[in-house]
Amino acid sequence: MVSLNKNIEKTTKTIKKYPILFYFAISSIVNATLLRIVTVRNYFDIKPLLMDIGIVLLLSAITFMLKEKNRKKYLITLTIALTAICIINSMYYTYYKSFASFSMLATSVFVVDVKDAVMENVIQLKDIIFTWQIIGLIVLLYEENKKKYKDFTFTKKLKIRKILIVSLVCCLTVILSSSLEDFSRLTKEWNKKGVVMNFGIYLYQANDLIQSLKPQLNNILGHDTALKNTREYYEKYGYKEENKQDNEYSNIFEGKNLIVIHAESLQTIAIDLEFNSKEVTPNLNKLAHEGIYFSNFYSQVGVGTSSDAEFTFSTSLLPSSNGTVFVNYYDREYITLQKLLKEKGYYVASMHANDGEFWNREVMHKNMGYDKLYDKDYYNIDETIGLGLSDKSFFNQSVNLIKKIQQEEQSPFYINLITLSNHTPFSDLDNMEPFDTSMYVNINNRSIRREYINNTVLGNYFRSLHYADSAIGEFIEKLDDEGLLENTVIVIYGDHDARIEENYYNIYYNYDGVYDTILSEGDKGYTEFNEYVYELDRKVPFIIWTKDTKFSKEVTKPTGMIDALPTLGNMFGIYSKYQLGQDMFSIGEENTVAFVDGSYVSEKIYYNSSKDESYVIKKEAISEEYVRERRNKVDKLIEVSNDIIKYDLIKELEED
Ligand code: GP9
Ligand code: MN
Repeated sequence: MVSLNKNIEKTTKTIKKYPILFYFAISSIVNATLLRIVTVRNYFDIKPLLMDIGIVLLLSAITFMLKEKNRKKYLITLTIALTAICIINSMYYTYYKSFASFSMLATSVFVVDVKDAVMENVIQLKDIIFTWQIIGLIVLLYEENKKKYKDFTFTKKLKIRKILIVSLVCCLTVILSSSLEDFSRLTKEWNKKGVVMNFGIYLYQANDLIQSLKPQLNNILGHDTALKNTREYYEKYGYKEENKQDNEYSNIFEGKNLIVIHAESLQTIAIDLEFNSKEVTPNLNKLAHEGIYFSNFYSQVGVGTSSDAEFTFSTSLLPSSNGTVFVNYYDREYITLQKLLKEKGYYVASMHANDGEFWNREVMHKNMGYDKLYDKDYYNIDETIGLGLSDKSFFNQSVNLIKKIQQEEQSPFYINLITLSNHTPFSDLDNMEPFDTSMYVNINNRSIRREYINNTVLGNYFRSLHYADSAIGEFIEKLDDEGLLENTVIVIYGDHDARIEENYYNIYYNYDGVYDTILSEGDKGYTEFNEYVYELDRKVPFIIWTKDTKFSKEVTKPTGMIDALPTLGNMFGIYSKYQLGQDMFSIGEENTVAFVDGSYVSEKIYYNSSKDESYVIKKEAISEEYVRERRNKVDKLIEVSNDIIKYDLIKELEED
């Protein structure tokens, strides 16, 4: 008891002696824990906490090595830097469900550009909470100024040794309890969530800094191995024309025009969905039922969202796991749908009524092989919704541009149209007709109206989608009026999910209108809803439609954006030697759709790579072998795709 009291006394004395140092250490650990709670919901894990403590103590020990006059400045700078790391990552996570990277500083510019989204969706109370660390520091400095805590002279050697030992013990405990896979994640940085969940935010960020600053020499060394591995991969698994087996869709569209609609934030969940007997997307439903509809199709985007969808659609490569291809790797060589159709004599253009600079499109579209990008400057901004020109006006004006192209070029054309109105946060609804997402229930023979999801983000999303759908409907009609549907194939894909938070979906699935309550697990009528149902719901539609042929075909196998080029290629009579996806009509055995973080979906499971956990879709037993086999395949695919992008390998492979 006496010794405990003595210890407490000693500690209190030390704290009083170095208040700013103690404050820095404790507040930084608290903030790092808070960050894990608000992002990856990692409440009780001891490993990342120990690593945070280890790193913060190491940084604290450095204070003792500095000259006396610099110690305070060092601790103030560090406190501000660590608070900033927490705030930035908390904001970044809301939008990208991943953590910020130094290599992506250029990409963050686009987060700032999507002003509405940032203001309404990204900066939240949870991000501001971290500033308590700075406020506390200011108070402490003020008190110190009033000469309450003057002593900033440390007894050097002894303190450093003690602190370093504790720091080392913490770090070693984490290191020794981590698997090889955990370390591989740390160096590869595909799965940023997994790294933070294992090693905490500070080690993640320090490691990220090192990875981003890796010397050029390392790049050169990495290049040779990457080239060798990629060459071997293509020899073994690559697309070979001589092995190609034709199917009923081969070459059916040869020479036809192609119009692709890149539909912003369109999710499959809306297809065939009705509220009070009114369809959310009547036009898309019609196109899906008449055409070929891939109803289990996933967008495989990384942090480059819209631009990643464009990239994967056009190249059949996965987006980069580090940075964004359009922004960071725009100068590499890629074989694209655009270039392949151009070789066949097509005129190839993209249309998007936003700034051409957004996502670096004006540069990257040229590199992808587009003859021209019709950006904002080619449109009369006569009606705006959300980020810019309304979809209805955009499509309306685009028909005139397409008509002009047809007359001037006298060749088949491939036009890519990127929509804008249905962009998060779905709050600029004035120019959109109302769409009622309420619910009517019968109680004692009286029909009672419940708000349900009406006026929530999800309700607004469906209203916004209803508008986007109506714009597409009008577009198809106008194309028809102008004779532009003759000999033309329409392809529509959702570029990525709408990034709507899970709790809204839970209301959507589990609202009980009679009792005006949300059902919980175990309640009668409860629909299973968890993070995996949410992940699976992020799927987007992929539709191929022509006016003259009614296919009325639905493909339910899991497929992804990486399969778009091989599938359309088979239909238009083209292919890329470097395509990593498959023709969706020739998938024999079951398919595995890879995501950039190493997660994947197959017919049977959704595999979460951060947690190394599988969610069984078909309720049947799954062997470890099944999971591992696919995980290795997915890892290899990600590695090859990343290496091609990073080291510009297509240029060299072409010389082989
Ligand atoms: C901007 C649009 C939106 O021009 O394509 O990009 P996103 O925020 O969806 O990546
Ligand atoms: Mn988008």
